[in-house]
Amino acid sequence: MNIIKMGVKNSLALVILVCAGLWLTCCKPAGSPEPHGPVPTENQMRWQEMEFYAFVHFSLNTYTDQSWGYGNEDISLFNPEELDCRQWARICKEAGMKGIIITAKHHSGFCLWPSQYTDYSVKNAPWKDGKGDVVRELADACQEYGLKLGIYVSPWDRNHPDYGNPAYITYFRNQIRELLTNYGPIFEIWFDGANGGSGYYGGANETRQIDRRTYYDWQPTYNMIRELQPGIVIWNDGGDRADVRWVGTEGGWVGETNWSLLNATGDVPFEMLHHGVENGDSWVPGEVNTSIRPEWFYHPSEDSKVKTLPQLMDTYYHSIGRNGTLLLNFPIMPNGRIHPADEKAALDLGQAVKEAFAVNLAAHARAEASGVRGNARKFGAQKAIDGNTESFWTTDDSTTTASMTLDFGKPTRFNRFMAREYIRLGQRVKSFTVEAMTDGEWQEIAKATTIGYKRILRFPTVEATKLRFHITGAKACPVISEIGVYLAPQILTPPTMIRNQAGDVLITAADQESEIFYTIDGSDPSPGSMKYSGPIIAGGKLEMKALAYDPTSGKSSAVSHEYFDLPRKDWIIKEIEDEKAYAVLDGNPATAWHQNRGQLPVDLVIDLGHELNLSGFRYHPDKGIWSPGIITEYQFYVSSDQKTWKLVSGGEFSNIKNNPVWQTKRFEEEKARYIRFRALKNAENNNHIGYAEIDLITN
Ligand code: FUL
Repeated sequence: MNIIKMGVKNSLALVILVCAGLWLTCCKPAGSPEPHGPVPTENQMRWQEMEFYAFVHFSLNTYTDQSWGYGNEDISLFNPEELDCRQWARICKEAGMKGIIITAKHHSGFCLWPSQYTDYSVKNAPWKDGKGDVVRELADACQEYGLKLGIYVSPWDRNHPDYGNPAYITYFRNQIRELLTNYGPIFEIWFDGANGGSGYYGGANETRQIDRRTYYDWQPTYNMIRELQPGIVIWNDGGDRADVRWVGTEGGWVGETNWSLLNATGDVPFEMLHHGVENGDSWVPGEVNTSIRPEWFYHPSEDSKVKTLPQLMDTYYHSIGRNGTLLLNFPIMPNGRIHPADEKAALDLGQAVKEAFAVNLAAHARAEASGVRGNARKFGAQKAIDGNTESFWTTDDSTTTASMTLDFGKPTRFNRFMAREYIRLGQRVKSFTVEAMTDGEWQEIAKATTIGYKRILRFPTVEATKLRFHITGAKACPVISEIGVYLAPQILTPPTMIRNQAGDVLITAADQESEIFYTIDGSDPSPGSMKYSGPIIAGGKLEMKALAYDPTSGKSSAVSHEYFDLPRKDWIIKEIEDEKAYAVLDGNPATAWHQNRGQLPVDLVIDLGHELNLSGFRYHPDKGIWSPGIITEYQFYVSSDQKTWKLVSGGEFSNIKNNPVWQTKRFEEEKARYIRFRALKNAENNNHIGYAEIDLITN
């Protein structure tokens, strides 16, 4: 059976190679420029055109709240009773993604498919009585939803007894062969270079170092992969150069200057991962991998940390908008499903992208170029607005600067510019500007460096009759397959409101161009309410509501609603020298202060400046990812003289780790000038204590 499959695949490989060769000679119009420098393979082209696809992280770690399993986790934990790969596929499809890469084996060595080469797999789990196969279910779901399947298989295996020895490489290749033989076409294989040394390793419980450059002996593995899956691209950040490169961060961005080139040999420092290498000798484009939450695997404590739409839109513009692809991760929950908050975030992102690029205003403009190669009907400016990515505007070989003007025929509003190079002939453009004709004058509205497969620029909305795209530098004559001009609607999420220590209220909308309307009497705001134009200076308590409004579309965001107690301008933090401690009074839950006094309990003592009638307090923990020092058990004291203290509240903040939001505690009314907030215990069981905000409830 396998031999037949391999035969079929070999012939397929041959057909693809021949087609690719034929294409360069027969499909590109006669008289086209010659390719400049390295160019993508057909596989890299197909992969790049996918643009947006998903990662799913799912393993035994999902059940142990770990980021990396050690390799000895109990298989009986794996029992995703509601596993639904069709739900994953539906969400990805609806969000506009083109494929899903699954962690078939993460560093713990646990296999989501019943590998015949290890016992550490689903075949020994209670799930489906050991008859289950997550990779199979996902392959079927992807097929049903028209998505491509990709495989993450970790080279580092903390379970396998042979890890670190040559015998492991045979095991690893056997597993790759299983995965690339039994689940249909695989578009990408992902070899994570992470290796922390220590592991279970079949009971050895030791640290094993490997030489990352030689241990895995990648070339024979690459050959096998290409033979089994002729259409695949290989991702590898830990070994020999592959088809796709890591961009050097998991933060969700690639450099603004982003060449799809690297050198085939030599070290690749982070700068090169971020930006590529302008004169690199190989085509190795960047893939931006990031998670929809802080971590890769599911942790209930992150349910309230799912990225917001404005954050995800930034990620979109900083990846796909910068000549990269976007690999966005969903951590799967222990029940086997994607969390509803992650689903909503992904669908909102998909919808916002669709709306932003729904109408290409360039399509009906008149296009003229400063220079055109030979026959204008073949290579003229209109080829860059014909909606066909296989045709292009290009110039004489001797030209490396050129411009193209779009005449909209009437004043037209826009705030996005998109350009694509015809990368089959190489990546060429080094710098360009975008200008708008307003009141009869050209005005520069954006400036950038590389383009590559796709570059998108954001700028404040302008109204102009004409737009000029000016290529100010290129490695060889520019070859532009498409440009686009769009009026993206504003992202309308409820504005954030904070009251600083002085008592001023600051309101911020996600889109700087949104208008903000607010009320201070508890009524619902509308575009007829007070318009926000800067910090609101107010004394006393306040109930505020606000919305963001886009006057062009007439649409508003949902309403944000805040109660602010008395201003805290007279408050002084006692017994602490660190000025940064005032972050706990700045009104902004995104800024935090931490103290580590060596031993718990630790206190935060505040002088309120004068006596107040207190009936409660509020604590906002740090929402940061690393060691947030969330207080879980506390005591709250008050005093009139900072000598005699009265305990007025104490106990736990229930579920605060999983839901790190404002915690409110009320107590019998007390007159006091000083407060002492005592931390008895934190969520991590150490002595590190963090605070984002402290506030009081007064009568
Ligand atoms: C990293 C791994 O160590 C993480 O656990 C995750 O799988 C991420 C995609 O790659 O290097």
